[in-house]
Amino acid sequence: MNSTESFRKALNQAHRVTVLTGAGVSAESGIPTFRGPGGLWRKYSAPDLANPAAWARNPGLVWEFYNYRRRTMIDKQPNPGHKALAELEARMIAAGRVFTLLTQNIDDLHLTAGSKNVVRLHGSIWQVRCTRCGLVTDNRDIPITPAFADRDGADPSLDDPRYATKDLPTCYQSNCSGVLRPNVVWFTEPLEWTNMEKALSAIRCDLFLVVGTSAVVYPAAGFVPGAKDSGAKVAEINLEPTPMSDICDWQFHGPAGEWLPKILG
Ligand code: BJW
Ligand code: ZN
Repeated sequence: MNSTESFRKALNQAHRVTVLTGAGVSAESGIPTFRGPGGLWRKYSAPDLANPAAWARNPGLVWEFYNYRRRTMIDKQPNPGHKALAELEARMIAAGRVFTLLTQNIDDLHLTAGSKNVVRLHGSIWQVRCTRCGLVTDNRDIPITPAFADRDGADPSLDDPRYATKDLPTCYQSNCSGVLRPNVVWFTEPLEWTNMEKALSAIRCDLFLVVGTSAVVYPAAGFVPGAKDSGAKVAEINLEPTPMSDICDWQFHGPAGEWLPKILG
């Protein structure tokens, strides 16, 4: 039996299936991965700006970065990989089985594809959160604030601008003027506890599929050995090996948009 066949057999027998996705699953939709080529904005790499220290230094610069990424993501559509996962979930639910999709992605493309039981571990780029009262609101405005209207093509050699608080997006509650931030999880920040609880429950499954993640960012990366330790069979789809490859029962090397329809369909 080849590895695709043995994987499909395990999938058909599994009562609980959990999938962990990363930026690679959206790469074929045209969204650059976090650490791969195209992840650079002006002179900054994504990790330079996806952290609270960058926000404390210059919130306007961080917002410009997310404004740019929102502009690049707004017209992107789910690819055959997202769709295959949504179709698997629908089939499993109809058969009374349990399916959970843990995603590190902030692009919401799994939801657009029709996936239902999605845990957005690192939040959503399409939500904003008030830094004063905590109110979370859906928001697809581009630019996020009028002050950024002409800044997308800013010359990288220019000094970083400093925005006054009045130029940053502010809270929608009438009695609160707190600055809004992207509702995403930055380095050193804890994941939402309810999401951690759902994830820790979901890794107790029969089959755990890891797709398009470099598997270096915790706690998400730790879910892979966590699933294995709880007795799950583990499969990985990635263009290249990751630090988790050695503990996987199956490795499918290549694009997620090709492998997922092939092994799940
Ligand atoms: C394809 C493909 C195709 C390409 N098909 N594949 C334990 C040990 C060490 C450190 C820590 C630890 N616990 C916590 C930490 C600190 C830190 C961390 O993990 N650091 C590591 C980098 C070392 N973690 C945190 O800070 C977390 N908070 C936390 O734990 O709080 C408590 C605490 C703090 C400090 C110490 C201890 C405890 C929070 C993590 C939040 C991550 N946030 C980001 C930004 C979100 C917003 C934004 O996007 O701007 O989330 S970082 C970034 O990485 C983003 C991603 O979701 C995440 C994962 O990246 P992903 O998805 O794997 O993307 P890439 O680009 O890395 O990889 C793409 C992969 O796809 C590659 O493998 C390609 O080959 C592949 N691929 N095309 C298939 N077509
Ligand atoms: Zn507020």
